[in-house]
Amino acid sequence: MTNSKSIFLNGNVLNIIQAPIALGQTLNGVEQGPEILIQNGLIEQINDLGWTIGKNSNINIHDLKWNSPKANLPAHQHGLKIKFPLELGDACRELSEISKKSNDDREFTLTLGGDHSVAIGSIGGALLSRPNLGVIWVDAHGDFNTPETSPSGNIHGMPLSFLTGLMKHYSIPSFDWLKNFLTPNQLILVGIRSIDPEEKALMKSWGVHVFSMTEVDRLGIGKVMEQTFDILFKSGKRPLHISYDIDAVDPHFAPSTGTRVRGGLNYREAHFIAEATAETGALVGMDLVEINPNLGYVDPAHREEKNITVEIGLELITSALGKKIY
Ligand SMILES: [Mn+2]
Repeated sequence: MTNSKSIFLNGNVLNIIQAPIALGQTLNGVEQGPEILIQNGLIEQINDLGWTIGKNSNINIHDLKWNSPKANLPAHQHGLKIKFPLELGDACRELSEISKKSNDDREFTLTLGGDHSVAIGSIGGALLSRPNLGVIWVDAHGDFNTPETSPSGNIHGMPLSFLTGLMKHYSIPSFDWLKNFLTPNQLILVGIRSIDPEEKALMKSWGVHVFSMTEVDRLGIGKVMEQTFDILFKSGKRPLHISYDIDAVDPHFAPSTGTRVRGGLNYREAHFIAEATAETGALVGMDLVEINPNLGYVDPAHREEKNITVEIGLELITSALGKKIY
């Protein structure tokens, strides 16, 4: 039995937060992520690794409909290009309270998306408990957009602007529960290959560390992760959270997701990121987001597309929780 109990946890208790939230983007199906991971054996696999499930929470999304009459009101009043800030602010606040409690209790926090907007809640809540949290953001995209730089207004392309405080000056009241923000020495992006032009300028001016696919090619994933931990642990070990967007993985290996970009992490690179992070003994939380079982080929002969995406999602979680080849 393998177990990578973190030095920042009190025991082997792991809390699951199911966050079937899809309003951060526009494609139906991503809300099925938590359910499909659990149906395919997530809890049994977590137990097999020596973890005990504590709370298994579900974020109430009954009011989170695309056609909600409440949608966008404050944003439109300010003329901002951002979709569903009220609904997502409320859902992420609820999520953040559960995440904060789990971190206060020094238990592992596993958040299942849903789209990547859920990380505002999971990490925003973790930061309330652990202000020095280090975050490894694994993604095809920069996720640093603001209402000014975003081509779409979809919040799933903006979570890092919320978490770094760049969104503060827009004064969106539904997100006023965010109190602690990431600084450039607390955040590493890995696997990036698609950044909007103005978003790129914003990322450079903020000073985020980015290991794009070019660095993965040049250095190899081993060196990328070594440098990641050198930066994050420069002043000593700190608790880590990994926010894993399944679209970081090449579409060949994880096709069922909403914003596919070719040239991504291969199967072993994707796993190595999770394994190496587990090996630090500092990991306290993880998000696994953007699995959309409705996407991929609809031809019944290609039904395995959905299956392989769910399978790699499960494998990335268990790798992060200490599963090793040898
Ligand atoms: Mn993302």
